[in-house]
Amino acid sequence: MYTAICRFLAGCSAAFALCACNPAPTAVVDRYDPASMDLKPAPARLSNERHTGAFASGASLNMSAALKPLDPEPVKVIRLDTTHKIIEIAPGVKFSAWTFGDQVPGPAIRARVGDKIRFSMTNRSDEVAPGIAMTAAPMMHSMDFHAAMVSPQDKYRSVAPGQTIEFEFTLNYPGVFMYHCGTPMILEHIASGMYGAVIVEPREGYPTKVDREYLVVQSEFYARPDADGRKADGAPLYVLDNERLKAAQPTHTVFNGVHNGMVKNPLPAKPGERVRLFVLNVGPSRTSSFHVVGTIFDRVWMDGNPDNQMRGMQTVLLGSSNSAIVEMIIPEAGSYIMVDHHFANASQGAVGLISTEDKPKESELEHHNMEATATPKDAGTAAGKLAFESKCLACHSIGQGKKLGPDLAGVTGRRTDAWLAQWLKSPDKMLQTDADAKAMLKEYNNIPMPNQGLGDAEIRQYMAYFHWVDAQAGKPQAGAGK
Ligand code: HEC
Ligand SMILES: [Cu+2]
Repeated sequence: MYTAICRFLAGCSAAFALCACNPAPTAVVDRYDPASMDLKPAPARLSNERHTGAFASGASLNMSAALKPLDPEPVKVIRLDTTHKIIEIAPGVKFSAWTFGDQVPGPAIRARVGDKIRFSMTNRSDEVAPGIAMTAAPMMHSMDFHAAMVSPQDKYRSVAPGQTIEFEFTLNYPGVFMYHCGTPMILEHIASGMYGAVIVEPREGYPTKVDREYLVVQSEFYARPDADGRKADGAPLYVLDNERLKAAQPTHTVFNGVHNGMVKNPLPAKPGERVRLFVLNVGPSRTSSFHVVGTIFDRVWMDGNPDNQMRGMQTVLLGSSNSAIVEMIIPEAGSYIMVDHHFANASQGAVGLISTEDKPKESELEHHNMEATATPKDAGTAAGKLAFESKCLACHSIGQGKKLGPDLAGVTGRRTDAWLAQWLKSPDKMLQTDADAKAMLKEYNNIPMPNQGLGDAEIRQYMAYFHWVDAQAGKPQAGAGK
């Protein structure tokens, strides 16, 4: 019927939006028309006033994965001060970090196209929390918002400790945008923790309705034990490993700043619900092949803009600072596993769960309740722990049940040191000759452990770590010294 009216009217115009015929080209409104954008933000202001209150403030800030709904206020007043602090990136790995808003990732800003961000930041990298020794010297920092269209030389200037920079800008495009420190060496500042997300909704909101919304930020850490043997809370302090950083060889690749963090604390959802994830890959140097085991992305909006839509995707490929909004149905009860399907990254901690269970199986978690934050004092044992967490956790847990391979809690009780050393050196050979190894292979669905190419020194470190784990848990040490 409308088409008949259209033909009758002959020339469609924006006023006859019901018409199914093509409007004249002049009537097409580009929602990204520069004429309707704010491209002339006021100059930034720099001052020597030191802000002293909370390190982060603003009603539109989100401090963790669970996101608050949009704050309707059209001007978002945001403060994110920079700090230097020690964060725990994996159990017992206390890392000397640089932050926005005193956390890594920094708080996420949630806003809408047309909103104004009124931003201020004091460089407080010279402030030391009481009782904590300074681990990183104060230094210049800056803020670079990918959500903004502004002169970098003006707005993204580096500011010295004690200085404050203030600027504002209008959000012209919807998306999930990265923010980060842009002070040279940028790579070091990002790898030290200076990043976060800005979620910009379309002016008219999203075209779909969802039951849950969560933020997932993937990033890499490059950590090595401090050369001077400094401690944090009695545990070895970890600092930035510049060699690994330059070689793009992270020790940890994580979601929301913590190794396997959302495995311990899964994101809740119920069967039948529609879940929207805002996924940002910070990098700084690796891509993410973001995938959720057990479901399909009904919609994918690349870079978080519904104009860039794909349907029915299994995995989204995100370069450094790329993002996507992915929406999926949680079909039935279960734990749906978020991973970087580049499994070398997942094995470094880029794993999380969306779970219909309130708590993941307590029975398995209680099995060997190790103190999560305990860290070996001995350097070789600590190195074994770090290597285990980066190379072996994809297939093994300690005290949290079977994965692809056995739970290794208590392994020094059920195997002799000689057996373990041989196994770690060449599991392939052992599977041909050793009856116990053959039996284990059968129990693990004939999936053999790949030879990890470990050297003798490394093997000693893994074994020292296994002995330490079992001593911590008070397990018998039957294998020791045999
Ligand atoms: C790709 C998966 C995978 C990775 C990575 C992996 N393993 Fe395994 N591992 C297995 C599987 C599967 C088994 C048991 C099945 C078999 O191979 O017989 C196993 C068995 C073992 C066992 C024997 C356990 C027992 O109860 O006797 C030890 C010890 C072990 N792995 C240590 C390691 C260490 C240390 C690393 C890291 C350097 C590692 N694994 C990395 C899959 C893996
Ligand atoms: Cu910085």
